[in-house]
Amino acid sequence: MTFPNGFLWGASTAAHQVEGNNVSSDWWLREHGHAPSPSPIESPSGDAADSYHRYPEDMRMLADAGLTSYRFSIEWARIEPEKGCVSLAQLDHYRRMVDTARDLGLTPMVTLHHFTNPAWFAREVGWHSPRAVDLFGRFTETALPVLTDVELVCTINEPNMVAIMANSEERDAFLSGGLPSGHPVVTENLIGAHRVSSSILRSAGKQAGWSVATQAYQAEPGFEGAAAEHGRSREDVFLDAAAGDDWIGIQAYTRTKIGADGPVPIPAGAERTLTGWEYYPGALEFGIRRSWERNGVPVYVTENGIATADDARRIDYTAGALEGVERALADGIDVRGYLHWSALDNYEWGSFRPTFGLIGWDPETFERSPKPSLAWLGGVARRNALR
Ligand code: IFM
Repeated sequence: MTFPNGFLWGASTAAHQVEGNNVSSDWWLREHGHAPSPSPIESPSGDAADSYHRYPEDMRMLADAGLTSYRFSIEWARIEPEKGCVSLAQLDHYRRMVDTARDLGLTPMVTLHHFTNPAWFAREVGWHSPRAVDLFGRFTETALPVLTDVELVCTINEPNMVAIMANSEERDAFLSGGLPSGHPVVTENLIGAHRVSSSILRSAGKQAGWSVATQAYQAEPGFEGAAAEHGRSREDVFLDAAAGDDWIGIQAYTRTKIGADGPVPIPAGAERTLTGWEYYPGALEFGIRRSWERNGVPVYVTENGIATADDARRIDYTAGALEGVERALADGIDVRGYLHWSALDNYEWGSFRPTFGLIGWDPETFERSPKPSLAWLGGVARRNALR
């Protein structure tokens, strides 16, 4: 089958994971021991992939391969490094990124918040405070000059993971493998911030949505109720909050089976990726269907991929995931694009070891090396068909 006309084919990144030297963010502080971290930090982000300076080359590689879209985030901590102090030069920087994408024929999808906060925000406010809602609204207004002629704006990336990470009472559960539930107050504030931000964006003529990390919570026979309960605060509340949005971003990597004691350990013989997750391309179809059933909102796949050193396996995984997208489309689900995670190998929140990229780079020279998977996905994009 061919994908619908105008289907977007792209790749995604997040500022902190590729830019380097995001020194005014809470994550930078955490990496350097100035703030508590929910999990051990193996290495700091440092220069990351230096995409702050090399973004034209990165985008050109995507466009030359045949992709038609690039999703990237703008960094609140650079734009507003101290409360109320807005950097016009940083706004200009991100504006140039949008222009570069457009000049290369890539439809930009811009994320306003991808995990990192300005250090002042984390210190003085944080997502536990209802003041976060207005401050995020104000940041959305500040960012509008970057977004002229950007249609697709993602307010908050994986708000469910933000709420989960905030649930420090259950931090031990997180460290031992299971994801804690979403913190209820943080969840409420994130939903509030998304609503305020979306309404500002819509008034400015944008299509607003947010992207949710789906975990394919699958019930072992007889544990359907437990699986539904498990998914509620970790996923469903965020999918439900998207009802009425212009679109939703679905992000999927693996699955979690739920049995008598909650998450079931991955079986000993199952293939695992470099993040330790089960290799499970079916996660994407599962996430798309779950979202569609709950909110009926058009879907963009805003992240999907695999941490592996074996690029052939990346192609297998992605082909498997796209077969699921084909089935979803055949059933009438309105899927409008597939943006792979990630354009580049990047900083995986504490370590550079899990390599998700279509493009690798030399840690000393930053020289880029496109992987065969980039040409492969570009071929899919040019055909607008998997095969
Ligand atoms: O790298 C992350 C990204 O920042 C958010 N979604 C999941 C990716 C892989 O863990």
